[in-house]
Amino acid sequence: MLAEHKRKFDFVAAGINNIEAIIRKLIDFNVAVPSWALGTGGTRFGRFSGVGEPGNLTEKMEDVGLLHALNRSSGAISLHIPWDIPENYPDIKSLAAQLGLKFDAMNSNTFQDQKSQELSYKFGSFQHVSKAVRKQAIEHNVEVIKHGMALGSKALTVWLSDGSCFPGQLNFRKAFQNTLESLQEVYAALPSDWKIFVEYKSYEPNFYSMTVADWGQSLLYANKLGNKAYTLVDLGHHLPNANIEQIVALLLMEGKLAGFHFNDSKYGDDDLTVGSIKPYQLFLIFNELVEGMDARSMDHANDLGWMIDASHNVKDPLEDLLQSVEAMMISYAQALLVDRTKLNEAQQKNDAVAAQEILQNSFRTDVRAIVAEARVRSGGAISPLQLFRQMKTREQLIKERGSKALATGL
Ligand code: LRH
Ligand code: MN
Repeated sequence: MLAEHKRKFDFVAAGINNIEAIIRKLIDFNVAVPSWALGTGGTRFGRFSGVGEPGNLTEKMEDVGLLHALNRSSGAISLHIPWDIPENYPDIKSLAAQLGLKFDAMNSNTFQDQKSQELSYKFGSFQHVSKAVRKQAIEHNVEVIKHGMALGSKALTVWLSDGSCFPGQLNFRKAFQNTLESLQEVYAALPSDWKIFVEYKSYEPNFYSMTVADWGQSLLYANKLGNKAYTLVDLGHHLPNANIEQIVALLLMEGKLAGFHFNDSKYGDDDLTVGSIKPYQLFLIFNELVEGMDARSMDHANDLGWMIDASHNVKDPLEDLLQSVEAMMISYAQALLVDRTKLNEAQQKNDAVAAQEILQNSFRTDVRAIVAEARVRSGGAISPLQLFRQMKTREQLIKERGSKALATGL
């Protein structure tokens, strides 16, 4: 296997003059795994639970640690509160250090009513007509920041399922004002070195409007909040055929791009494996990211939030996440191959043919051996998925956890 890998790597590397720089960037690149996507999710119609799922935060971190051991590119976990409230901080932090994991952005949850909750979010949270409900939602977000500070996280992601189901149900202007005022109170509670990510979403089934519906509305909030506020792009949160790579280019140009929840979708917020439906779009997004980050001399690995947001129904969650990270590494490597000088020349000459040839030459370059080489050099497996199966990992997890263990989350 190693010889076969070397043969493939030497073949593709032969034609690339900045191969070592590309490998360096791939080695430094890490993706945060969502704590809510380590079990099988389900849809509103049904949940077909998996087996050997992590039943608590410790087991979730062990699963992410396993992914990171295999691909050396999953060195962070993003927690969702209250699904993942740590019972013992020192234990969780030492386990994270042992597994080589950082705590990425924390996620609040005012889209469900918790048993212990006094007031309902049925008609929204930050937008709610009742000041008491807004206050309850603000306090929850401040509590999430405290959990994050204790763990060493540096960001809070706010996704609001706030909106309306029927015309006339909501005063859009007042809903925006209430949401902004609520976000301003959360913003005021942010430590100086923290960021707040405002995640937008165009719709959910049953909705007529959402109160943070698109990048424009999210940017409006982020600009009114201040320089610690940014717009988070979840790939599945757009209306059909939205040009996401253009949105990314403009948010990056404005210095207001928080980062991403990577996944893929055919229709709605399907939360499918990254690159499983629209790999060319994923490449075009990474192409804009490399161009835009270099234009601002940003550090690729650390200046944006690289997170996955997925849910699993028919795939093993860990295999699905391994495929998602691989798809991101492949698109990033292909984007790093783009000859930007030649592309700029073609654009200056309005030569659309040459521009497409330059982009698709990179997109059609099989970079899997380069991604594997970066992994091998950082102590990972040549083929993480193959090794995961060869080691009968899921079977082992079932032995340890039993087949009935169910993960909290989606
Ligand atoms: C909303 C969302 C958000 C999370 C949730 C689990 O669709 O993308 O990022 O809070 O999924
Ligand atoms: Mn998301």
